[in-house]
Amino acid sequence: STAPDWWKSAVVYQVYPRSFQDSDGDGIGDLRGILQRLDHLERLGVDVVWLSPIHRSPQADNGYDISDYRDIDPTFGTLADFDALVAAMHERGIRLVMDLVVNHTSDEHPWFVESRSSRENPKRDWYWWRPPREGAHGGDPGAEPTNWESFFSGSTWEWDESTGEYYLHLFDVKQPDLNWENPEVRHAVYEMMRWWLDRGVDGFRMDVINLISKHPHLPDGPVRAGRRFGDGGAAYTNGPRLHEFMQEMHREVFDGREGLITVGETPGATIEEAILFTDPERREVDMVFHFEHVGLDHGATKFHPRPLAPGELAASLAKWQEGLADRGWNSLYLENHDQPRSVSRFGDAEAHWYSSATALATVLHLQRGTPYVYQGQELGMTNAPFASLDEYRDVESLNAYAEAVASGTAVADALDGLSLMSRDHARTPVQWDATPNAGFTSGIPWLAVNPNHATINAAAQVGDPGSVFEYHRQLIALRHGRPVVAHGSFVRVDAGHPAIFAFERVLDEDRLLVVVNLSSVEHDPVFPEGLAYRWRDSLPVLTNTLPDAPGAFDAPLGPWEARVSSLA
Ligand code: ISL
Repeated sequence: STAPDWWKSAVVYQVYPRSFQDSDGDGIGDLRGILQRLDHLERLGVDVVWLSPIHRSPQADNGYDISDYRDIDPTFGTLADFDALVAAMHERGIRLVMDLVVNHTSDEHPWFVESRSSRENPKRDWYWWRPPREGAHGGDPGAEPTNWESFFSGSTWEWDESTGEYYLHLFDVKQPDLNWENPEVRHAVYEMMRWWLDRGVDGFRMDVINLISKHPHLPDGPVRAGRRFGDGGAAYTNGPRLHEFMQEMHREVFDGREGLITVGETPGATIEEAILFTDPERREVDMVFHFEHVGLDHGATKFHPRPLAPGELAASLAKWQEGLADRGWNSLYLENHDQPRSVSRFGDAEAHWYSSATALATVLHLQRGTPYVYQGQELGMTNAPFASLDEYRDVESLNAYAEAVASGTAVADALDGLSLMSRDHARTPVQWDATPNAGFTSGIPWLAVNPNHATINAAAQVGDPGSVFEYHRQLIALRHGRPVVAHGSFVRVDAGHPAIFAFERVLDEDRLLVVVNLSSVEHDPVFPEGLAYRWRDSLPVLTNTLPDAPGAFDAPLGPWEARVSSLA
């Protein structure tokens, strides 16, 4: 479709190239591997593929630390491989979205190499350099310019002995933050973006884009009891010039180009912020990823999660549906490369694996917004059963573990945190088949394959009508075939119990009723009078009740049962 808002009826599939498909036996996925698996994506029916970063990178954060924005990392292939992949995808009608990581670069990027070379270097001001705190000695604990804690533990400041200043890194020490106050930085980024668009890419997913504008005074943040560092979030999240920068980017990069899709990653964004980003009249981005629902289970830290109460997830999702009903547009996601697997986190992977994976899929695909399926989610992949530290690879996990243990947490408790929340759960190789390395590689996978690939894998699911894959495929086809899914309004319906997420999608005369039991307990929905009557007579569109167990339409909902019907 060429309508300007074509992405409203599109489904995006996220590929994490490192873990998708290896073609050369080095144990790491690559571009030629993706090329080999396009049949899978076409069969699923997705419209867009978003690739996590494939640019040249030292891989300190698996590519979110870029040292050359205009080249492909040799681990993943070459620019020629990239061009071949874009062409092959376009031939199949699939668009390609690149990751845009411009809050920071790698410390090995030539811009930073120059910037750190001397205080007088013309690129000094391309990053955030600051002297030690007044009266303190650079490098001493507490001498950092602010008290901020890095997303990956420790201070956000690294002391540079040779030039006698600190540089800012909100993430890893190898990810120095670019200074967006400097117009040269911004224009270098815009030029790079135009270069990719000219090469044929169809849009960008913008990494932590709401962190690019910092309060220039860099104020300290509040410190929670017993913690060494403070939370600097207020100083760098949704900062004072953020929307000015986004509108400038739109003018400089997107104006006059058609058929693109842009999505900002915005941790900490509120509904009000999301509207500022996505109201089409403001000309910023098409949609953003907010984090409310993936933060619900965080406790004192993300590694101290708590179980959700029945209805909590649905309440959060519904709030965003209503919040962006009139202006703006939602991205819909339950998984990505930073989050645990949704069937393990929000579902019941032990007792109700199929039902909970498909119930969650129903909720994902049938809300108003653009759904994002993360690789393996369409197969119901689960968290990894890692039991020891040496099985993990992610810098966030390793740092969080080291810090927890250093501050007195028992080893077993620190490991428990990782076993629930590590980003590595999303990063185990895609389970293509039941062979020893799941069809991912002929070598040694960089992160262990989940042993449950013996039963959970694409070869077993594609073409099997009772599979998680085929269920996702049906949901995607429904969005494509029935305008109410993309364009209808969202109306929450009270079903009498918080564990049941029920909503109507309405477009002109077409009404879909979606009723999903998000719990492992049977529930009998109790609808308002008029609706109860119509529900009994509604026409089934889709259910995740296994084919050999059809129930009467108004029977109680089994654990994780989903019923989608037409209210004629
Ligand atoms: O997963 C997180 C740590 O708990 C998030 O805070 C995550 O770091 C945040 O969502 C930003 O993520 C993005 O930028 C990071 C990168 O590590 C993530 O993979 C990326 O999605 C830095 O580039």
